This record gives sequence, C-alpha cells and structure tokens, in this order.
Amino acid sequence: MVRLRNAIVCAPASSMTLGITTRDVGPPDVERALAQHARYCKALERCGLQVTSLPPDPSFPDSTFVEDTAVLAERCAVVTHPGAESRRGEIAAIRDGLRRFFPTLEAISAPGTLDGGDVCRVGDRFIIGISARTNEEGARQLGGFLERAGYSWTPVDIRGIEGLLHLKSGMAALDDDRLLLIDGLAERSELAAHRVVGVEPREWRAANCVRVNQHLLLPRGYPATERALRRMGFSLVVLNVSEFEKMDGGLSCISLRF
Ligand code: CIR
Repeated sequence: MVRLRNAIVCAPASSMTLGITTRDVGPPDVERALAQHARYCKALERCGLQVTSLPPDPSFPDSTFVEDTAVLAERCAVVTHPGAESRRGEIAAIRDGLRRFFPTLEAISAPGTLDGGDVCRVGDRFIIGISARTNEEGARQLGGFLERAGYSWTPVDIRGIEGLLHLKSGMAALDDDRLLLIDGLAERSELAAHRVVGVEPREWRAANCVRVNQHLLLPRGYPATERALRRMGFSLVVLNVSEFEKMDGGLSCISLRF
C-alpha cells in the first residue's frame, strides 16, 4: 500500500449542528465532537501522519467533513465541486491548505458534481460512486484526471441503495485488494475483481473505516466487525465518532490523507 504521510483536518465549527443530516437522532454535542476529533487526530499521528489543522469556519457547518472537498493521490490532486450547494464554499480554504503539498491542483467544475466521500481507492484503481451528491459528469471529469495520471477508475451507481449517502459510507479498502462492503455492494459486478469482506447488516456503519499505514481505524460500537477484523490480523484503532455519525459523517470523512 502507498505509505501515507500527511492528513488535513478541520475541527468541527460551533455551527456543526446546522449542517446537513438525514438522521433523526438529535443534534451533535459540539464539545463532545471536539474531544472526539482531538482523539482522532492523535490516532492519525500514531499511524505516522503529520496532521495539518485548518481553522474551523462557522459559515460552513459541514466543513469538518474535509474528505468531500478533494481527491488526493501521489500523481493527481483534485478539488471537488460538492453536490450540496451549502458546501461549495468549503473549497476555497481547502485549496489554500493543499497548495503547499500539491503545486498542481485540478478541479471538478459544473455541471459536474463530486464529493470525495464517493471515491474509494484500492491499489491504483479508483471506484467512484454515482450518488445523490456525485453525478456522472463529475465522475467522468475525475476519471479523466486520474487516467491521465496513470490510474484506472470504475463508476458504481449507488443511488438505489437506501440510506447510503456516499460510497465510502458502505465501503472501505482494507488493503490493495480486499474491500470491506455492506450487503448492497457485496454482489456488484464492478467490484468482482476484489476479495470481499462483508459486514453484518446491523453493523453496516462499520464499513466506514480507514486503513492508515499499519493500522485500521474502526468506529466504536460494532463488536462483530471488530472481532472479525482482529481475527484477520488487522491492528485496530477503535474510535468513537458518535457526534459525527449524527450528521451522516464517519471516520473516513473527517480527514484527507495522502
Ligand atoms: C453532509 O451531508 O454533507 C455532511 N453532513 C456529512 C458528510 C459526510 N461525508 C462523507 O461521508 N464523506
């Protein structure tokens, strides 16, 4: 797997409770979210990453979900055009934050829309979810940038999978081959080239985990998945991200890793 060295994060803003969510479990507790975020950053450091923190901006309640604003790889860096209009203003700060790492930044442009949460890298292949946030045109633009940089890509339409906001809400690359998948994705022919590890339906949110170098970050509260992954030999770091989950977020979407 590619060795990751950096992460970009943005702590939740005081306005986090005003962000977009489909869940009906009450607003997040911002103080608790800040504490969870700080532990998350410590865990990334433990995985060997240098963490750059962008200042929270209350004008963008969803700006802590930085993963949606860019797609980053060794030979290609792209800022997105998020599917939700209220999130498009997040791009400016991300672009500024990325410049010192990536001299050349590509960009998705209208009518294309794309959220980074819909992009899952497995080896040198990028799986791009077509979702309520990412349209075919956005996927095609990103695919073009990736192809020119020597990567391959495959679109997967996830619009029929109920409750799945982004592709990576239901999928994670465990290494350069194996995918952790929810039921709705496990049978998809586009993913047949990979070895599949399934998550139990009642623990489907555990599929939003992140491999960072030698460790696998897993959300707290999914004991069966935790046991199965430990048995497979993964070194797990289990983190509580309950306040982010209330806003439809999860482990992967609160950092950009590269
Ligand atoms: C949103 O709806 O855009 C945010 N409240 C949550 C985004 C989570 N991002 C992700 O799963 N990649």
